[in-house]
Amino acid sequence: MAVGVAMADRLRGKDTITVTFFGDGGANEGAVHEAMNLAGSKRIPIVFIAENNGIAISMRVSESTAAPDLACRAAGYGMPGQVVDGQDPIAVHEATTRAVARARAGHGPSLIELRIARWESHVEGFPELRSAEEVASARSHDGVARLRKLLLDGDVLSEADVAMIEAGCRNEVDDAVIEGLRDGLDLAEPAPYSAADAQRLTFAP
Ligand SMILES: Cc1ncc(C[n+]2csc(CCOP(=O)(O)OP(=O)(O)O)c2C)c(N)n1
Repeated sequence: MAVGVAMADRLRGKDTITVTFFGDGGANEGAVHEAMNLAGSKRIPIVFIAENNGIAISMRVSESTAAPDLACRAAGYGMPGQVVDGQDPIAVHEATTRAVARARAGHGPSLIELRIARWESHVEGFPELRSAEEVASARSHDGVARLRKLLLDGDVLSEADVAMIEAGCRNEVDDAVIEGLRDGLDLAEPAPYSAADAQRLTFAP
């Protein structure tokens, strides 16, 4: 779909760069390979972002693929591929800026594999298949906390600025929950998420 959108934008003469995200499980779908091949051959201005958290529902990447990483697949489609620490906001910014510049210059797509950690099971209510140690280790890697520290240490933001941004984010999550409960869910049924659940799942402790 993303490659189709990018091709349509090009036909309409729009100066857009499409960015598409998929997991390590999604990366193994046949359609993803076809899309990347098409994008490479037509030099489509698109950035493929594979969010590799090491596990697709319950299947480990080590079980689903023999290659050492997902980024190396890019070579087969004639585009650059790079593994990036997805919890390092500066590294993510640098890699995506490069990929967007490449697309803008007419050189076509890029594949960026972000190594990230999964904090919860695949979906709420699905049994957690990893050990408590593995989950604790995943939760200790938090890109948001890392960026907060970087900005505070560099005197880019004050504690008051951070508190204001975080309050704004919490309000946004609360508003989204309220809207979801109002528009989409049968209130006779027990709500699957409370605002507190949403906060817990969204923010670092
Ligand atoms: C086209 C398609 N095939 C299969 C599925 C069933 N499915 C839902 S999630 C999933 C695995 C997703 O794994 P990943 O992309 O790594 O996401 P994560 O488990 O990290 O959330 C699959 C196969 C689907 N939703 N769509």
